[in-house]
Amino acid sequence: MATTDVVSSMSDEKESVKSGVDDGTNSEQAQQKREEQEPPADQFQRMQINEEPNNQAGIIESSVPGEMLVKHPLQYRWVLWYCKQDRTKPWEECLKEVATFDTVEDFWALYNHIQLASGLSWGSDYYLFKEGIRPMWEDPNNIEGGRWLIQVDKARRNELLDHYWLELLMAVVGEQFEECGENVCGVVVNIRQKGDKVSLWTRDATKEEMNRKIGLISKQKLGLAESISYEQHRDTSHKNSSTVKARLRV
Ligand code: MGP
Repeated sequence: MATTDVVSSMSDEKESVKSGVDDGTNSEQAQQKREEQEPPADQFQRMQINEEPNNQAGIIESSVPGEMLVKHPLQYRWVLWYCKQDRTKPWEECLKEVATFDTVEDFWALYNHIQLASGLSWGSDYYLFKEGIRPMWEDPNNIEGGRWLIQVDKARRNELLDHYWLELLMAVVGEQFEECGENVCGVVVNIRQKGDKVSLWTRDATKEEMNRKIGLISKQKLGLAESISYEQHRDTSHKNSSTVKARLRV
């Protein structure tokens, strides 16, 4: 399907409110940072979207320009999940579905409504996965897959964490992986005292060329100079040391 760029003026429409998933940690700091980190226009332009508009409002009032009512559909519907570790409960029970969206506008509305990754408390995670894929190793779409893992340098957390997470979100939602996009399941950010992590999960760990390309595109989007490794979920879920064998490295 043909695609077009999102207009840069969309950045003016971004909401400044913050609620929903907000545990209050560092909220003010995070909000101030959000304002400082308003993505430049070119980030909006880089999101690829489908050309056919989806006017969910269904009404075009004469006083409002038609293009302002039009929502731009994404190729997939995405679900945002949140998890806060609680050692007294099974991991799965801590996982909560937050919201679903399938347009560029709803993506930004959600992103601007929730806490920044850097404002979450230790032990929290966000997961953004295609609708129909639960963000866990056991899901049939993940069971044969793996993840590109990016460890966030603790010393540069303020500068890197939110930037990496937003870049990864925009890359998956904006279909930046070309023909490999089908193999992408979702993205994750883990907020950890020992060091935050962001990762991109793919469906099939045996598709080396496809995974390598996804890794290279991710590296480029995040502006990484250092190498990153791909771990198979089967290894991660059965690990008995702090390291997991890298299946690929780019
Ligand atoms: P984690 O949140 O991926 O990493 O897994 P963390 O907290 O940095 O820990 P480390 O082991 O990488 O150092 C933490 C724990 O959450 C795992 O050991 C599992 O008990 C549980 N867990 C995490 N994930 C992603 C899954 C999953 O997909 N399925 C199940 N069953 N448990 C999971």
